[in-house]
Amino acid sequence: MTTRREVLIGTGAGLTTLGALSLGGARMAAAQPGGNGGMGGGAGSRMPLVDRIVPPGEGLGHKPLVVSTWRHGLPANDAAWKVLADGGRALDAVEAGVRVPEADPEVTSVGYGGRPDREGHVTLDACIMDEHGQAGAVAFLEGIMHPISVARKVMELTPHVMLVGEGARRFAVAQGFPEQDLLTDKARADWQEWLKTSDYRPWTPPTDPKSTSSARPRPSDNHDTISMLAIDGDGNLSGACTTSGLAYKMHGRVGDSPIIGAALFVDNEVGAACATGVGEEVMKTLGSFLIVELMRQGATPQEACEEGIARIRHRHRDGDLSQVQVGYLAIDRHGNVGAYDVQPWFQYAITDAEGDTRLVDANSWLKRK
Ligand code: SD4
Repeated sequence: MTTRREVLIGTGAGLTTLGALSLGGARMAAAQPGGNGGMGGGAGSRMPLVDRIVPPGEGLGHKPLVVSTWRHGLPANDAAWKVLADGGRALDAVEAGVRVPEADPEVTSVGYGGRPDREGHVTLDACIMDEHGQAGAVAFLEGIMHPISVARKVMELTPHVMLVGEGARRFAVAQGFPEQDLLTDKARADWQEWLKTSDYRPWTPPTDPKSTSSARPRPSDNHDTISMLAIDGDGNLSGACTTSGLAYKMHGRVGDSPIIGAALFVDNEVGAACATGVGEEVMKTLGSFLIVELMRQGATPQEACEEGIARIRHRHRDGDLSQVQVGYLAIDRHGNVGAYDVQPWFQYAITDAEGDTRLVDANSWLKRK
């Protein structure tokens, strides 16, 4: 049987091109003289990728699936799964799922209880995308516990994709979202402690690197976005991403999390990808869009995630990656999953077709010492 990968790649020449692609932009350019290489077909013939798209839903096993980033994905997946198990839509599932950490004051990187910026403001970024390629986002939103639901309203009720700051807040209030102070006493105390040194580090390694997978603490206290991807019983895909962003960021800073194509991209005909980590790295390589496009061209979710990380490494010329924390998570439309990180601490939660939820250690470029 001819696989989709073979159909997409077509010839040995095409496979060579995929190999070149996986080694980054420079090799890709070399493999595409005149900038017209494309995938497959050899020199000079560009594959019309869009013509090869499989119609939505065709050939799917219709098995629901939820994946999400980090340990706080476990209860989030459970909430999402309830929607899917009732025959619900993936969009409703991802919204319900990520609302769990948004409301949890113990999760210090998402929603209520999230760490503030360096001026003491909790500013939230979120985006959501459905099976039709519709998208909504909010950025730099203050005082609203559930930015993901505001993002969905932006998608469904406005002619826009993104609202930011005061405009986003006013829109949320007009839609009936309650306003509240999201800075908890604990987050305020931690911020005041941080102010004593004002030492800004986008990422800090785990406090106890030797602890075991099941017992170890969260990998980082200053960020851990939740990004979630789901397939519902109709074979449709959706995704959501929500965060309070990097702890002690500059006031006004917005990361990748509300940027469609950076922290999240969903293409119902191909798959979906999402990100967690230092947003500046993800934005400069438009990671989630890249990963979905690589899957369109025949890469597996795992290969595509590894290429997404390779692009980031390439930007750093594989130099000092100690402050570079980015993890990608991807699914294809058949429910295959991939994940990869620069650092060795990334975990994701998966709920499979049987409804079993577990935490998985992702592979990484750097290894644990
Ligand atoms: C940001 N990407 O604001 C977010 C933070 C994050 O895991 O994902 N942390 O850059």
